[in-house]
Amino acid sequence: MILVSLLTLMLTQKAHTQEFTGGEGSVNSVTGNAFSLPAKNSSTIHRKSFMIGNSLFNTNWVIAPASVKTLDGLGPLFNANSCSACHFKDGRGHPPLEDAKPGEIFTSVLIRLSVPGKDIHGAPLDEPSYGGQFNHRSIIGVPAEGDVKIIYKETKDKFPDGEIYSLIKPQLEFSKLAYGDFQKDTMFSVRVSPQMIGLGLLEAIKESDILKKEDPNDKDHDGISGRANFVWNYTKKRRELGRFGWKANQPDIHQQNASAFLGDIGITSKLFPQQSCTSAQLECKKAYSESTPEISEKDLKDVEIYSKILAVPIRRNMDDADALKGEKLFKQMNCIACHTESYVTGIDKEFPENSKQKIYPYTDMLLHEMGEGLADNRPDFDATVREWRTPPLWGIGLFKAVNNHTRYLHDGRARNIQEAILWHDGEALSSKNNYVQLTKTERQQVLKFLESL
Ligand code: HEC
Ligand code: HEC
Ligand SMILES: [Ca+2]
Ligand SMILES: [Ca+2]
Ligand SMILES: [Ca+2]
Repeated sequence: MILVSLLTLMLTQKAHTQEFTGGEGSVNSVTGNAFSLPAKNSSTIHRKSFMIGNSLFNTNWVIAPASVKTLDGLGPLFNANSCSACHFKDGRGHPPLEDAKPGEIFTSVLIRLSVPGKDIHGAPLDEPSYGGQFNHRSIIGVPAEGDVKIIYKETKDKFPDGEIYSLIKPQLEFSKLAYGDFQKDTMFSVRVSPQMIGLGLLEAIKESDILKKEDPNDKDHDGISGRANFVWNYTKKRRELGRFGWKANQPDIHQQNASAFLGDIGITSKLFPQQSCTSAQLECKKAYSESTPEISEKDLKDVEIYSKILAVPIRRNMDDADALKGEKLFKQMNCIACHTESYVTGIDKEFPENSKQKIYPYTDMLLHEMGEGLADNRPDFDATVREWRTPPLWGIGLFKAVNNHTRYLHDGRARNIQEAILWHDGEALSSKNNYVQLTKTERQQVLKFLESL
């Protein structure tokens, strides 16, 4: 009797941990604010910074000089005037949807640009006239870089059981280019904004735990390699493991945020003090600019703290038989070869809330060759054109609740979770084939599991 109740206790405790995808900081919410809450276990002092960081994340930056000096400096070239314009409700962005009005075009997508070659740090080389990012907006007096839209090519296929599916592949169409044609061999990469949850936990995963899963030459012959990206850390002035961005091209949240401030909004910081105007962009260079960085170190720090304690919502449907069967299939199909189930994070002295946490992010944080269909034809540090970082799957069932859409993958081409799976190729081909071979009921069980994350 005692043994039985002990066993039940152990079992419920195990289920309990698994439910807390983001460790002790996980929150219980399925509403539109599910991605916007501070980690449950975060300190009082961090919660204070969280409030300030939250307001800076939602601030609409304005053209300088303005009356509130701390919140001006927008542009000259930019994509949006706030972080939350793209990371709406700290959630996932999407390409222009079918019913988008002209003004809504590209509200949460950006296009990285480069030409062949690398700079001294191994970073991609900027396109000479447009820089490293296409900025479709600008302040008065400075020409915006141009317009762009996405058009889709549809292909149809069917499962062995006869069910038909279709996939759409995006193509870019630029117009009104203000600074001449792109250099002939320019490479473009379309990327949607990722959800902001659990980032501090991902940063706290021990580097050794990530690197030990690398298998660049596929020595174990399972068809899956997995490589780390090594990228430039501008503070430490050395190459470091890349963790953030769709190609793991940023080493940490601090640098990711500072580069977002500059690249996406036009806000300079101590780390990136120069406005990004190319030599072809004369009006941009001449535009009014304050001599000091446009965001202070303190404000940047508060945005960092905010970004590092946004909580992961708990998993739902923990006792739903179909979701649990789907979880089993997920493992059987070897999806976990890349979507690594769990870690215990290392120690982040500044963030005890993110330290020693058992988390279930479903990512190995490594790059994988995903085939020609997903290739963006633009390398990024060590990441090749076909390589992408395995994205964490926590929270993917909540995009509908938070952002009112269900677009997935780096450019948001997948219109639902199933389409995201069907795009898997390259190293993930045999997993994809396993999925295709499932019965319709089993496919629905897999989706039910993923939607419970
Ligand atoms: C124009 C849209 C846009 C704006 C504005 C924007 N972001 Fe992003 N953000 C993105 C995209 C797209 C990515 C993925 C970039 C990549 O893969 O290279 C990203 C990535 C990130 C990441 C890494 C997330 C991950 O899972 O790897 C963080 C953190 C982030 N942004 C923070 C910010 C902050 C802070 C601001 C405001 C200063 C901001 N972003 C403004 C579009 C945007
Ligand atoms: C070889 C590594 C690998 C394997 C195996 C793999 N994935 Fe992925 N998965 C990725 C990568 C990399 C991406 C991102 C690709 C992109 O955005 O272009 C991804 C993206 C996804 C996404 C979309 C996530 C998002 O945030 O948009 C889902 C859902 C997904 N995978 C589910 C699965 C399932 C289910 C399986 C097993 C049938 C599987 N994956 C097997 C590497 C893998
Ligand atoms: Ca500026
Ligand atoms: Ca630009
Ligand atoms: Ca292998």
